[in-house]
Amino acid sequence: MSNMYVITKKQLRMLALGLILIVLIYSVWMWNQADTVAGSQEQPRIIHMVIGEFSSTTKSGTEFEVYRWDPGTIAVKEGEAVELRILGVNGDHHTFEIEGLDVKGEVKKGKETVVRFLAEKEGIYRIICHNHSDIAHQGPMIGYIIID
Ligand SMILES: [Cu+2]
Repeated sequence: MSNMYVITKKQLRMLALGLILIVLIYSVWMWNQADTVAGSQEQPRIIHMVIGEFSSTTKSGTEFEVYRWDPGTIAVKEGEAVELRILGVNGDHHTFEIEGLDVKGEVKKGKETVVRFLAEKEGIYRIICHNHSDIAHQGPMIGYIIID
């Protein structure tokens, strides 16, 4: 009696194929695990905004303009960590604050400003640009953050 085994080329190919399949299944499983981690509460909700401008001319020829947050209203969940990425398109600079959230910053033309906050308490919070706060100063440049 001999304990020798003969492995054919076909069996080797099947073994290699089996190993590749196992590695593939493991990779897909790990990929799904990574997605779960990325979607957890550790990661902030990222919201992109831009600063744009409306401009017009009256019948009498008076030009006027208003700077705007776009989108003008955003909604987040209570308890969420939030990251706003605000790109300045129109206007040289905008010094802003979010009332009631102790968030302040400045957006400059062509630059992205990133601010983070925790949406701790339900409510409607205004994001106000101090340079363009009313009609007399190319405003009101006011946006709304709904925490629900
Ligand atoms: Cu402004």
